[in-house]
Amino acid sequence: MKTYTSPFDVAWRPTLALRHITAAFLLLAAFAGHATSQPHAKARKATHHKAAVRQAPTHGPAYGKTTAALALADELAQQHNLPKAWVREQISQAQYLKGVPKMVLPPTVPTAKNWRAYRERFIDSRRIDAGTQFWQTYQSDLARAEQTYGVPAEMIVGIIGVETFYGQNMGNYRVLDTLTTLTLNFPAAHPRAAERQAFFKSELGHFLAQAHQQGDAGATGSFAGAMGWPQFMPSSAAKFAVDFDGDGRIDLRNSPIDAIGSVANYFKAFGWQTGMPTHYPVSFDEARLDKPTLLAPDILPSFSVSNFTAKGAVLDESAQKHNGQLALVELFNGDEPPSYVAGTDNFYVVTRYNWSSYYALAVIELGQAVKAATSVNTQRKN
Ligand SMILES: [Ca+2]
Repeated sequence: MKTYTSPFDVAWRPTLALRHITAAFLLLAAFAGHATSQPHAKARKATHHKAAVRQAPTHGPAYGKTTAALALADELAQQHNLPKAWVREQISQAQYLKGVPKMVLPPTVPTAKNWRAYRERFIDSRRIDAGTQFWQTYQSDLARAEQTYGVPAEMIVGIIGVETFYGQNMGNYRVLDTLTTLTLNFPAAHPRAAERQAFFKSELGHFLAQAHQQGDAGATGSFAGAMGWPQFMPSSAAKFAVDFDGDGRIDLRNSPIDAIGSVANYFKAFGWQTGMPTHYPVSFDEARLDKPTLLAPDILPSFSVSNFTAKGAVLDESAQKHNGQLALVELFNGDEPPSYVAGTDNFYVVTRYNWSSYYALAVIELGQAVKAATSVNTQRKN
């Protein structure tokens, strides 16, 4: 969870980009990031995002005790009831990261969204193997999370796999530096500069509150400040993270078990309904198809099964028994025809982690692939 603005207008997390910079260049270019997790009602157009594939930003000078830095420190200290001197010390030590402001700018050159290319990036044998290992290692914790929060293991496994490749890519930016940079040097060229700058300032406040409590302001994360195995933004960590390994502290960077419980708790908090599928296959009866109406609410489930089918959507038997609303989710495939699924309320919940239907379906399909591979492995062993 994340940092996010829309899935497509926030840069790809460079933490990922840096690890896969060569092989994934084209895919990254086609899919600028899914980095943040602010809920967003609608997936934006995927566009080329040059900043997303830049090298790590160079460290500039520390902010020092400038008027702006001290004013920011005092404001955040007051908001979070932190010692003013301590916050001043942290902010004055924060370093300006030269490349980071550009990374949050919307892409300049639009490119075609491509679900198949996006999917390939996340659902591959290396990630599935790592997921299988993760599942086997944390089987009992995943089962406990499922029991506690009602969220299936494969959803948790899908999220952690897409977010950080099972802990392999958690980000190497000092969060204090990135969030201070995005607060004090947010790019004025951004179309929603004031709103986004306020967002990062708020995240910086949450980060400092947590850092003070933990006695450590040196945490690393993505360029946008997302941290740990599940890439939670500080505000999400404050609201949804849990101590799931029972050691008395929440540690999303060093405890995969805390990450497991926290992802499940996040889903539960956003309304995950136990037992409900995320989506169903859908085809069309062209004779009565009213696609514009079906697509109008985007990914927000708005149609009963009878409404949905009356407008030309064709559902299989299990989908016809669905108890709840559906959305027609359209995923573009570049020059090829789009893919469609009938998304449920639970599909929508997955997009609260990151506002993108492409992201959500990748999470779901990765989780399913890992589940299938894990079950094959288990059968072999038995
Ligand atoms: Ca813990």
